[in-house]
Amino acid sequence: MDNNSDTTKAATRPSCKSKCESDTLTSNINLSKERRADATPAGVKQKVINHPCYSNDAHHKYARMHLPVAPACNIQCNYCNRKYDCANESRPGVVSELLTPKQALLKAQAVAKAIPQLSVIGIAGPGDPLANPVRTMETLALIRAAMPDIKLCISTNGLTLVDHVDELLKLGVDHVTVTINTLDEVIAAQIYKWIYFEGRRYEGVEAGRILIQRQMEGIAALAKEGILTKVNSVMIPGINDGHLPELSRELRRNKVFLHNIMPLISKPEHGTFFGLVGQREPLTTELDEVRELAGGNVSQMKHCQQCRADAVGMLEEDRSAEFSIEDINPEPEDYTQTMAGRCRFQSAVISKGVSETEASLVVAVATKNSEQIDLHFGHADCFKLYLVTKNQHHFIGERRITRYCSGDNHEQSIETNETNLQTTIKALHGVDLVLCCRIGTPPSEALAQENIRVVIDYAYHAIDVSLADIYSRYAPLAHSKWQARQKVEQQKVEQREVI
Ligand code: CLF
Ligand code: SF4
Repeated sequence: MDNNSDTTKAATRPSCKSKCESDTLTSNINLSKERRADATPAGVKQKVINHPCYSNDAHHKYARMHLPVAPACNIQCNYCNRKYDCANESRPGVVSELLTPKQALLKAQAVAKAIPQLSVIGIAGPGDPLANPVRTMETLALIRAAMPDIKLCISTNGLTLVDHVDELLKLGVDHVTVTINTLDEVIAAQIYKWIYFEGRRYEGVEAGRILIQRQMEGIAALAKEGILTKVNSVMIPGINDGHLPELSRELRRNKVFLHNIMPLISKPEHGTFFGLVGQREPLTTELDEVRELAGGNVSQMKHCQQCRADAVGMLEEDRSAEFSIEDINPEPEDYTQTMAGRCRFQSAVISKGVSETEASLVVAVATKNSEQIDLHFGHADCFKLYLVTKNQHHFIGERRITRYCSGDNHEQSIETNETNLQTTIKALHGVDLVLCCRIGTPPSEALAQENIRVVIDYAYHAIDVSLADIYSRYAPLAHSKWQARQKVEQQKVEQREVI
């Protein structure tokens, strides 16, 4: 009996919070709010800066990948033939190779290794991701745990979105696209043949009413949580074209970040209802005109490629054929090396090559509001990464983790603490300095073992000001790291020459 109770005591230990109890600032942190996605202007800018769909500039520099894990759909759009991919984001008539969540992770890691520009992984079909919640959430969770530097994105028709917002937030999904073609149930009845909701099939105006209501509840919930929302609308001449500017006004009221008005594709050979009844596609001039009118309300995306549910690469290219699942090594590789290599590549892109020719530091910042160094190491579930050189600094990306310290008054097991710490240290691979408000002894020692320095001197200071100052203090470290990297590169060249 005694032994048992000793074991119970030994298996738990105070959370990081109680070890840091001398720091009164800790108690002011509202952890439930902290978990919300950052919606400050700096936070929003950082969310779009390397997302090829959300930023016109980013699509020349960064790549996306779709994981086709979601076969089923819960509605029937008249521009979709269910033999093919979801036409809400894909061109109709395209068939993608369906993957299991585990296959999806293997493929994602192979693509991340081969395409250093990869910044975002999305689920966009072949059906609706949220009509397949188990497969979709399992895939997102696997990617989130194994690939901390990747942004997660989904595209949905919105019917069950509101039921999944909490889970998406927990998984760190920062970007959600909802296809909303109309807010008018009579128009909706001409676009959707049926919906399947809570065990019943609905048609006509009733189906439209339920779908629109659920879509609007979904985007309101996303806005509340600070998840960046893009709305796709398929422009269907004579049906919803005149209504789209009014829709965009409503989207603005609901804090939608971007509106992507896509032209209907209705080739008879695709076998869609609209294709078979001869519904015409919009002319380019008509599309431009509607985008112009809608653009007064919400920024318009004009570079969409209506890509496949298994699209891979830069938006203008599709390299999906290079990554068939049969050709992918079934043994998972060491992702930390892939991540560090991608970090260097993306640093070079963002600094226009300066990081390749000068000494630099990769700095991970524990921040809640993206403007100040305002988190304890153990309370961060995301570190923002910056490249710092002698004269400049740039935001280069993020590393998402499960926070080391639970931050509440519940005891957390030693195993959970240590697992979280190990995965955090692994996620910070390639980082030179960590800036945070405070840190306990175990994580500090674990970081030191990985040759990562921790700096708490800038606690609660502005990130920009701190980064402008820090290079002069750590220039010798930057030089020694740079020389070490040069040496490794030189050795690689020599090895290649020998071969
Ligand atoms: Fe994919 Fe969509 Fe995310 Fe982009 S695509 S889920 S937001 S990562 Fe982009 Fe492709 Fe257009 Fe989509 S170009 S179809 S808008
Ligand atoms: Fe097709 Fe997508 Fe519409 Fe479902 S939501 S019917 S998969 S276009």
